[in-house]
Amino acid sequence: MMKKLTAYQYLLKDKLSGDKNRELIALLKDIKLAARLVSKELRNAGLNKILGEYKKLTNIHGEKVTKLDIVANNLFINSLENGGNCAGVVSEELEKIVIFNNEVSKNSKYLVLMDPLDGSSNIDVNVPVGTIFSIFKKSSIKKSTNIKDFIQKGNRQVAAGYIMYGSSTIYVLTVGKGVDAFTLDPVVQEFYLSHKNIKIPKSGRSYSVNQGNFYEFPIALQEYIRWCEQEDAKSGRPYSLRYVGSMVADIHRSILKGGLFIYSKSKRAASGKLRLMYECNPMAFIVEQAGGLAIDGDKRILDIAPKSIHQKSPIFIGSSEMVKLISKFIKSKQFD
Ligand code: AHM
Repeated sequence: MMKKLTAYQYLLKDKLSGDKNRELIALLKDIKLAARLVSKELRNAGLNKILGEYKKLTNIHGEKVTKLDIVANNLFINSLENGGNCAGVVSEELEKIVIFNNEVSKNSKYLVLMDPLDGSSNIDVNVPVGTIFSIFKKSSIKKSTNIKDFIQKGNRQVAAGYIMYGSSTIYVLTVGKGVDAFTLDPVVQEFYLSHKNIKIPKSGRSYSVNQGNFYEFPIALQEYIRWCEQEDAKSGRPYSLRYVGSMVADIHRSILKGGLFIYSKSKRAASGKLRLMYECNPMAFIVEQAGGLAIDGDKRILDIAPKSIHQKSPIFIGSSEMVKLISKFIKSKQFD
């Protein structure tokens, strides 16, 4: 029987060999540790009575905060601070950046931007949720960390990943050399390599969008959706509509099976809902590394010059041919 490789062994041997990568490997280990703890909390949430909203609190985006949002945020921040392999963090749950000032962390060259628990409105109904993260290098480690260090284009990411807490817990990672996935063995609590060098199919037969917003969408998107619904034997239409409402789950399916995930601008939300720095950028990096594409309707997500850490962006992401086609719809029709 072939020996199973842990995420750590695989990275050390294959994707991140050599001494210069030790700090990044250690940082990824800190993230993995927190992911394991979050996975455990989620499995026991119903029993430990930590489901539901947290003191009627809303985050800076005006969204309800659940108790598990807070638990996941704290577990990640603690693990990153204790690990000493990153200098600071941006979290969806915190308005301001967190800077670690202990002797080890402050000399680190890495920064983490994360959504500790994405899709959290799905937790109470036992639907998959996830963690999304993005890792950048500071431009200079000599200076103390400040907010400008985080404001970098997505094309400067050194690593990005997501952890999907579904029927199994899967950790999908890119360090800019393709995409791999590791599945948590719940008995030994270790992540093992389960999907090597994942490639997203060039096209698929499903699209993923909150179709309840149809009449709020720009005309170009309405027409694309109508096109997906039409019968056409050659292209395999009508396509299937698949929408979990957890970005991690919807994109994970599109990566493995082929498909297109859409979170558009609309009449009510001029920039959509999803956050550029810790939702769109990391997902775009992963999907591009798997051979897919990600645009905001006009340009490549990874080329957007960010202005603030919590800004939003529309996103069209997935199989390359599907992204190219929706881009044609957008260019030829009204997209306001
Ligand atoms: P959250 O950060 O509050 O969890 O919201 C993000 C989630 C994404 O996972 C998902 O794609 C989207 O919100 C769904 O939004 P909607 O309910 O508007 O379709």
